[in-house]
Amino acid sequence: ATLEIRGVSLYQGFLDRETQEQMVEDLRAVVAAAPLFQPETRRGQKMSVRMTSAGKVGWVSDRRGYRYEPSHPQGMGWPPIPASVLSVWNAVAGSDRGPDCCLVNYYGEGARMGLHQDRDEADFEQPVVSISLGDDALFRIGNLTRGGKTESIWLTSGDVLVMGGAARLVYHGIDRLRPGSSALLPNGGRINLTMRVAR
Ligand code: MD3
Ligand code: FE
Repeated sequence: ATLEIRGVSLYQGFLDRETQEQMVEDLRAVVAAAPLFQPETRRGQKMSVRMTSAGKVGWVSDRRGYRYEPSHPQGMGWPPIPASVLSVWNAVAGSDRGPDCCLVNYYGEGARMGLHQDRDEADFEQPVVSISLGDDALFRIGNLTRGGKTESIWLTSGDVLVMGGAARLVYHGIDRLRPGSSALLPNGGRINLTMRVAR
């Protein structure tokens, strides 16, 4: 890793431009098969991030709560995780399992993600691997419980994060984007991919 921040390993510039372009092309097919949707929270608030998934299961949120589901809210199955994305897991996860979910988050201008923990997965011994594509994003990392001091770092296109061990359950979120900072996505914005072992 180029940097460790509160137990999270950051690999800056892990993906070269050509690999990022291949991934964006592969993600076009994912989004064509399973369209981006704007999840609602249990409280009925729309999230500002649009999402879809690839893999055996996908992450969904609605008035019933958060969970992994074998099909998209519109009824179709989730497409397979692209090989370009899986190869990143194989390079950095250090797991004997493969991911069964790749959550695709799309941030348009103004989108953000509040501080939260990822704890809808069955086995917290399995890491989460994240890939950033497109505009820079200000990532914030906190503690194992709400509150306390936080640290922030800008993520840029091609960066990879690995959350394992004690860092697996830390609070984290995205405060804001730097619009126009990357030319990777023709319509701007940011894509974050997170591979997980959900079940
Ligand atoms: C630290 N996504 O999808 S990725 C998420 O950029 C999520 O879209 C953010 O948080 C994004 O749940 C941040 C980095 C990340 C992902 C999962 C983590 C950091 C994490 C799980 C545990 C600790
Ligand atoms: Fe998260």
